[in-house]
Amino acid sequence: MIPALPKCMLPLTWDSPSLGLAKEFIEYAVSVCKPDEVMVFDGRRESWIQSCEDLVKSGSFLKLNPYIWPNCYLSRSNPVDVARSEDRTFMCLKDGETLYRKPHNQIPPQLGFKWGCRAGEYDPEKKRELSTEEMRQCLLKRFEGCMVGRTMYVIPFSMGPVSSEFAKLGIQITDSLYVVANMYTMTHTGMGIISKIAEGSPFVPCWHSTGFPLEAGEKDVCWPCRLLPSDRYIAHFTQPDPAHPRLGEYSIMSYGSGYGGNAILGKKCYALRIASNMARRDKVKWMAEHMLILHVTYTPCIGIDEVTKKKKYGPAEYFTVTGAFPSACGKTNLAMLQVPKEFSDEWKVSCVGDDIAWIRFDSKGRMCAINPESGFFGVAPGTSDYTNRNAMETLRGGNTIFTNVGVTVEGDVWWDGLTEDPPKGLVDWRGHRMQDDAWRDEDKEKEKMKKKQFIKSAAHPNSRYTTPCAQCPIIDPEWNTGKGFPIDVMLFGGRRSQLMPLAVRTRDWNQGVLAAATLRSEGTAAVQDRVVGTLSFDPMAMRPFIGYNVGDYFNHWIEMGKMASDQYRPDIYVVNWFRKDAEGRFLWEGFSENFRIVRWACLQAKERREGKECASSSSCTPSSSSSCAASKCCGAETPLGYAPSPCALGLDLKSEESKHVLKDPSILSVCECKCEDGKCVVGKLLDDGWFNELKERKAFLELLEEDLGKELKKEFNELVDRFASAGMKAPAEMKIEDLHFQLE
Ligand code: SAT
Ligand code: MN
Repeated sequence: MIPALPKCMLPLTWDSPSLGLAKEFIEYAVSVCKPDEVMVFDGRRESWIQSCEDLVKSGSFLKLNPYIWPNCYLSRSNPVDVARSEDRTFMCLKDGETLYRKPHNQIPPQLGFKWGCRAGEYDPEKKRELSTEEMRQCLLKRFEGCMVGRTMYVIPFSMGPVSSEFAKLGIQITDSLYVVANMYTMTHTGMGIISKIAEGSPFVPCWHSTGFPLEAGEKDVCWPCRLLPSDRYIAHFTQPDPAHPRLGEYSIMSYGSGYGGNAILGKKCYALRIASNMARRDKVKWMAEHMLILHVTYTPCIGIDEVTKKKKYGPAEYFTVTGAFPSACGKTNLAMLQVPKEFSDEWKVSCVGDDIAWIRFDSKGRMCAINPESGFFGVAPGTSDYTNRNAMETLRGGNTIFTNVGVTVEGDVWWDGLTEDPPKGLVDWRGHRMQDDAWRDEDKEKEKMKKKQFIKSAAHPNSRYTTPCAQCPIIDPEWNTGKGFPIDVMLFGGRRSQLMPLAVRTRDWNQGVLAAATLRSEGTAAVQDRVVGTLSFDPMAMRPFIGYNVGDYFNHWIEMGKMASDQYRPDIYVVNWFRKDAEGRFLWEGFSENFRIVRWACLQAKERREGKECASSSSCTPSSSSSCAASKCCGAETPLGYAPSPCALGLDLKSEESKHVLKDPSILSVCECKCEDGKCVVGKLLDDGWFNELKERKAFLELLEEDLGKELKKEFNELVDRFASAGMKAPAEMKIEDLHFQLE
């Protein structure tokens, strides 16, 4: 039987026909989970505040000092539940479909897939992975009675503004009020969504439980979850539930974790995994990508007014840049980029989104992006007024939930990098009071080490803030209108301390797709149990989020490129902000200096729009840095694509400021690249590491077997040829013959 209706939130009754199919899902979920009561979250701000205050009362939230942090809360997770559990993430595809041809346990370990998502749980008795329907039964078994003694919250939500053509609806049921509070900020919630569903709009049923039912009289814990990682499941289904076929093809069932992308199901589960599957299945093809969206306005200075002696500006031009980077690689910082002073006269940027882009064609054949989310779920450590003032201002706007950061006895928050020295009276993310000045030492060297340790233990490295996009001081005025932003430039980047150059522009779409498909990155704390620093493939920064066969996903990219109009097809760049020297120091200043790459890319997009060809190695005048138009020096051609010359980035290698930004110009290219007589000249191949890199990329592409399309095979072989022409030693050892698959 359906329990009594919610106390405060739902103005509907269970018999109301206006619930449409929502009713079928809620009744189904109630019958399985057996909650004591059901509440519907109506998406009002008052209900959010009420939820947070209830969490304070139950001891799960700590209210921060309202004079510093109005309407802000601190939450501490169980230390075993601190990041996405990728190795417990399952894409349960339609019968007969697979993510990879090989089962998960046969994928070569050097590709770094230990952490990737898999199709089904491995059953040692059956000696195979469970099928989709077996997985559903396994999940239903877990959900059976999982909310006994608890409240089930029902959250109707939309990814994308409800009125936009991009919008996709969902209903999440959860037993975590923390998740309710986060979903309010991260998605568009509200009763209007129930009305749309009642009118017949499809929605995705999203099941979430922390897996911690309460027996009569049992005291709750602050952060319920399953303690054993193997007891967690983040499962995605792309075929109808045979027991409830009317609920549609898609559903999500997440059990056992309350953290981030494991539990806030609108985000990675829906807006990436499920949405990417929808995107290639829908009649009108589209894409769901792990990308930030940055809007750029360029108002070129065209001279000085004779009379007023003031600068005159030409008409404004607009660009949209997207950036795909793995989790915790600086997407939020780039999305809220601060333009360096020397360019801020002519250039402005605004933020559209920091994590996910949904991309559709407009009538002109342009790829247009929206941000389907409405909040930022950002990594706290490293965020400061120096590295990202816009993010700090967003947080200072209030209405923010911090998870697993440090807190002071005054109710202020703290994390690694926020200020130079840790404050006094600090309590770490587990709730332990830290001893003031415990890091001080007479021996300065010792003090440095101790301070580092101390600082790192205040907040968890994957501690997060959940904060509304609308509070970002540089949020684009149209970010939430549902209007798509036509993309000019797509950046792809990983965290690579070695080898990968700072930036290259690939020559065309297919070459760019290959480069993005073979992206590799060093692990970060965003993934549970992941060894930080180890290299793994992360195609399009989507490896944990691709919602169908990976070869088909690459082919979808190739097809989307064909559908774009020639004039507007975005340029694809590969970037790497993370090169280090032998001592582990970064060779590129990063943060706002990344704007130099954005500017270089926008100026090249401008030339393309104007129908001008960009010469492969054109004149370069190192003497004048900022007056040197990037368009005049789009850089040297390397096997990977065009690399920028220093002057294209507004850098003059003789100046001290430039040396601060770019500590070693060799990171600009895979080849030695010199300026001679005002020309960029490509010298010899710099690093034998490229030989191994290509070998690894080959192994990754071969993993896809027959699913790898002919375009990417061709692109890979051409890449090998270009490296060979650039002087790579022993190209025969690449077994390139094997790779020249039978091309028709
Ligand atoms: O936990 S989330 O997946 O939402 C954040 C991230 O890893 O990008
Ligand atoms: Mn992300």
